[in-house]
Amino acid sequence: MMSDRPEYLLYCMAQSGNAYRVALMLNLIGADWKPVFVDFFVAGETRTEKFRTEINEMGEVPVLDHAGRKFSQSAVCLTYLAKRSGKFQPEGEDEELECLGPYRFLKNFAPAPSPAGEAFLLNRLGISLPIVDKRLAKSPYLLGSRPTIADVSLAGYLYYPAEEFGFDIAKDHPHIGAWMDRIKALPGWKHPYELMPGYPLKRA
Ligand SMILES: N[C@@H](CCC(=O)N[C@@H](CS)C(=O)NCC(=O)O)C(=O)O
Repeated sequence: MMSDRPEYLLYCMAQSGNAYRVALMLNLIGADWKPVFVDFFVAGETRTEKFRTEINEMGEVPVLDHAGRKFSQSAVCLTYLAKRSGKFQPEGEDEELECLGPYRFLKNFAPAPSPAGEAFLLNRLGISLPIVDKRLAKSPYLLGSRPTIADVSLAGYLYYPAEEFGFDIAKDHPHIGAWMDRIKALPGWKHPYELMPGYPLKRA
């Protein structure tokens, strides 16, 4: 019997920027995919034994399921999808290594549970955002004239509302703002709250 399962399943929730990277990439490459909602906020699903046994032993989203094969790191998912589709691939070794920068930068964006942690992250942001802004003043996309997975990775958090950051990145950093408009204009772009299930947030 034929299955009506799409080629890819993405375990995610709308609030996760790491999941958005992968959801956005799937949409940008025109993949046959569907989100699978993970109830992180009310049911604490990522911490359950079932999730750890069946979906991801690390207890995190995103998880990309390709015909039963599961990938659990957003950067790995982006690389996998770029290789499979031949789209958004970085060119050459140097450029590929450059993907690590934005990836690390984004990892430091994660909300910290302590004021000291938050101050640290804010300080990092104060350093990183002008560097990215300066770079985007020189070329339309992070690695040059065309978008790659480095851009998809950077896009992970930037489209969430300014209120969620407490400042407006696009306004404060005009080259990042212009880059955001360019990414937004790519066919398949969608806002994270439209692309993934779980918004508005329901609390327990
Ligand atoms: N290394 C992971 C990080 C993923 C991550 O931080 N996921 C968070 C949501 S954005 C999560 O699922 N946390 C679950 C938990 O803390 O129980 C990636 O980039 O894929």
